Amino acid sequence: AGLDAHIVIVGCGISGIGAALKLTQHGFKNVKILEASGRSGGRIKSTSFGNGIVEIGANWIHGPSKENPVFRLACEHKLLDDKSMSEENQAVDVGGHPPFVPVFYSSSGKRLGPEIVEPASQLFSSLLKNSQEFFGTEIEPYPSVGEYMKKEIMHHTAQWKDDAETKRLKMAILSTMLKLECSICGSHSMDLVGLGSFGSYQTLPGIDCTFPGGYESLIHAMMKGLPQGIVSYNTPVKCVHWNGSFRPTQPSEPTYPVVVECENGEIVPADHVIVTVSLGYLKQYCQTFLNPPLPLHKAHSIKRMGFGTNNKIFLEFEKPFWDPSCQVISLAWEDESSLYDATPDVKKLWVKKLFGFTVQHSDERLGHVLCGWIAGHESEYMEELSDAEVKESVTEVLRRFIGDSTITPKRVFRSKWHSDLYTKGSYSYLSVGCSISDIDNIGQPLPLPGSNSRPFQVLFAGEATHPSFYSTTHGALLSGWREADRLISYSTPSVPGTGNLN
Ligand code: 6YU
Repeated sequence: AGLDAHIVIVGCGISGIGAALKLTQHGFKNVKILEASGRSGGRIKSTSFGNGIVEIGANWIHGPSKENPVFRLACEHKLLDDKSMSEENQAVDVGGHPPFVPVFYSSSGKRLGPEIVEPASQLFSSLLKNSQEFFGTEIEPYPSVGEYMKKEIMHHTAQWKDDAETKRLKMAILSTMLKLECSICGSHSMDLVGLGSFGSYQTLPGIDCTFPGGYESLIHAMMKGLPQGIVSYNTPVKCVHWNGSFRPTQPSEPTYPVVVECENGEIVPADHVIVTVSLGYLKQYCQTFLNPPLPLHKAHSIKRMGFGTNNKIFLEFEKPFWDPSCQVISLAWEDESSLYDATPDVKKLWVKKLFGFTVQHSDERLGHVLCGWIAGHESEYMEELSDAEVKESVTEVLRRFIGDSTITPKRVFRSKWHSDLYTKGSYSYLSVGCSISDIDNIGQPLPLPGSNSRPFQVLFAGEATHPSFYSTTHGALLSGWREADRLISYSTPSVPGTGNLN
């Protein structure tokens, strides 16, 4: 079919948009995106709050330097400030963690000094670094990052000569750091994150930066490059019938290898379909989203791979109660004398999973806004509560930890990624028992060349299909480009230099 091939992309997140841009720029004439929701961007979603913009989904460009395609695009479209684009900013390697210095408060309303915070955070950072070094060694002393970290922490802290009170506070800080790590990985507990594959996630140099006009400004800029009318919004896809499994009702109708059936009854025939729906969505509809169903090796990998929830709770204040230099307010629960990152009773204790707040805005123009971070089942439970209940619980925590009973947010707003019908969580991680072969399996097209059927009828992109940048926007974008390149090399084999499938 060459450049006349009919290509349907399911999902208009950054991976779907990236694939569509590459294909249309290459000359493909019949590219269509079917998007379930009423907007483009998927997990890149910005909104107004206070007097400024906040990110409901992706927050930072992780590793903003030349190798990062999201950074390159953001620079091309002039969406970043000068500091983020500076050579100095690009040269610093922070190893995947924004270099924030947290201000720790304890549950009895005390601000903890560096003599308590620093030894705990240094121990945590060095153990976390060690836990990434098992990747590729074929050695895995414990199945999960959580078990390894907890055992090592217990071993090291046993040698500390602190009094009981200091030790308790340090342990509380270490528990908070485990909860922060749950937010970073998008996992309920670090006990679910596989140790042997932890180091497969790669970081790029550059101090993580944000988009002054919102992450969505990138989506708007990218969408301008697509032909008008290419996206059908509010068009959820119900089933992708492949391998000629869908028969036309009239013998005169042409047959296509793939037919996309939408929830609204619309039928869209195609030569190739690129599926970019989240791993959370694929997990839920694994049995019905494809007909014939997914081959078992793929279905098993989808099931094995981790996909959890990380949510944000935004709070707007009349005046800041934090210092102007403060970037993060962290919470240490003093009763957590033993390490834990998952609460024993989600309903009663959900708020204890909140590791702290990043300062989102703190100026007269944009307002005074904090962003609380909460992962896991506690975060999923939080989605079910009313705004008033969330506001009350979080206000109570802040009053208690800061030791100021007058703290009252003007407004509260939270993300609800787990109940989002077309996402079902936040992002993927490699869980216990998983390896990067599972990512390869999920990303493999159907059928592969060599089988009797026409190859590459259904292709898979999206953040969960990138072997080293899963869970990020740049991983998602690269995966969309990868699948577009696959079709470009297949459909127009004479065009040189387009066969990069990595
Ligand atoms: C990043 C960051 N970030 C915070 C939070 C979230 C995410 N990410 P999409 O889902 O976008 O698109 C699919 C579309 O398909 C969508 O529009 C659907 O509506 C549609 N769809 C679904 N079903 C359909 C159907 N049936 N029919 C039709 N359409 C359908 N990434 O780079 N920086 O700061 C964060 C963060 C709260 C929720 C993030 C971040 C993740 C990205 O947002 C995400 O990967 C991409 O946007 C996904 O794009 P896509 O196109 O694949 O899917 C060591 C170690 C561990 C590794 N982890 C390291 C941590 C790094 C990640 N950290 C993230 C943290 C934050 C704060």
